[in-house]
Amino acid sequence: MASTRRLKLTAAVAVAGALVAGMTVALATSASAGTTLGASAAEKGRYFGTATDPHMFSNSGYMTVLNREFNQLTNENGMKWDATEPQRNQFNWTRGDQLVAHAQSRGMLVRGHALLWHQQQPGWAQGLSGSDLRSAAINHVTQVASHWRGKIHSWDVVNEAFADGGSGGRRDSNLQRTGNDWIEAAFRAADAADPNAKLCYNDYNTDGINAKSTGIYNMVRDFKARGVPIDCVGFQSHLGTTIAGDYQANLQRFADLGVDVQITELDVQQGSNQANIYRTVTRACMAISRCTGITVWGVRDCESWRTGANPLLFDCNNNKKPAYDAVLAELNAGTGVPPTSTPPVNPTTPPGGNPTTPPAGGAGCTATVSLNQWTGGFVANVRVTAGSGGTRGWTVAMTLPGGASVTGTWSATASGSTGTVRFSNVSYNGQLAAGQVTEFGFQGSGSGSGMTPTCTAS
Ligand code: 9MR
Repeated sequence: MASTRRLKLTAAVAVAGALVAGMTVALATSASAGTTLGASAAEKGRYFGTATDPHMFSNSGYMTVLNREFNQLTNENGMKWDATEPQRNQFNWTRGDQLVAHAQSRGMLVRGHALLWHQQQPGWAQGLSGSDLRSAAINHVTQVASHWRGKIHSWDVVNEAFADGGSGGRRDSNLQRTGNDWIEAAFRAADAADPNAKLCYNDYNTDGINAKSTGIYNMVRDFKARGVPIDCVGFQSHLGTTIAGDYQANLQRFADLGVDVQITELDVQQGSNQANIYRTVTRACMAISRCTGITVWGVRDCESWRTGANPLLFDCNNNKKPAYDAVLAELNAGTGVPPTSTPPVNPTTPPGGNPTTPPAGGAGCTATVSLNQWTGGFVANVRVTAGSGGTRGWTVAMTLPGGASVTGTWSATASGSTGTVRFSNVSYNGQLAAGQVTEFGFQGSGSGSGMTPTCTAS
């Protein structure tokens, strides 16, 4: 589940970006300067997207900007519960299908937004409670995620379930009243329905280390420890005229839990600080290898949900604002995501075709490990770098401290769980070109301190 999902989609970002930018996957981390947001982000192995709605697709000025600048789309309203299931068990896919078709026709990724949320529920669901609501909600997750299976890069499985203010706890809602486990039940249902989508928790007022973001952090840590299939956390980032000084540190602490982080609904109040805040957000994402993309919540100020705030990157005449220039400069200055193995991304249409000649192999590999530890457990992320001959396959041996054991592995197969554990490539990340990097990870109980990885290539 999670392991398969992670690698496939890392590659999906690179290739969708490559299609948009008209370059090969191998260029995804090159240092040239892109001239559009999407192309520039793709050069760094990331996406840059926007919220939109198919009713805008007939507006040619708007679409010129959307198609030129972005390589990821989120349906601003058309994939929500009220839009997709207006009557119980009667589904309407029209707006979502239109958005997916447009994205696919241009090689753009799609973020799915949002499977469960206390707002924008259809009237029939608002009238339910208890086990009836729970089963309707899980059925909704299953049906919607199944309908777009294989077409969604990341799903906001649950949106805005935590309370504002200092409690750090859950928001009261009809969904919350079905039992505290409703969020994990939703993630498990989404995982079963679309095992290749990244599954995200998404929220606002989490743009710094505060009680709300810490409550979410604790939930994610608990999910990772118990194997609940969560892959990513979305930070909406609807921002005013200031930004928290620990914005990047907050993203980093989530990434250190072993989930991707994404900026999902970025917009910033117009004012003298607007470009600077956009710059800060972009720089923070580029500094974190697990920050896989940024989405702005609309293209032009006049379509923004924040009427009068003019919080976006384009004015109503399709002109770039100073904030646009700030974002593009940061994307071009930023750090690329380490290249990963390049499995066929879309199983039916691998760009450039499948490789037919495996690399020579035999010249070794190296591995490094980074740890995120807490009392009683840890997550280890391991980077494997192929030597000068490339690899056909690789194995990383690590000796765990006494009392420690491996409880879960992604993007590799583990033999054993205590003592010296050998992690071998899975089918899609064994072949690496010279110098190419891939990552795998595992979760353990006990302490992971002092582990030294030894890499052997075949
Ligand atoms: O931008 C969306 C707006 O058009 C809708 O009327 C509104 C309904 O609640 O939802 C807006 O998008 C929200 C998103 O789905 C979740 N995070 C907050 C966004 C702004 O309210």
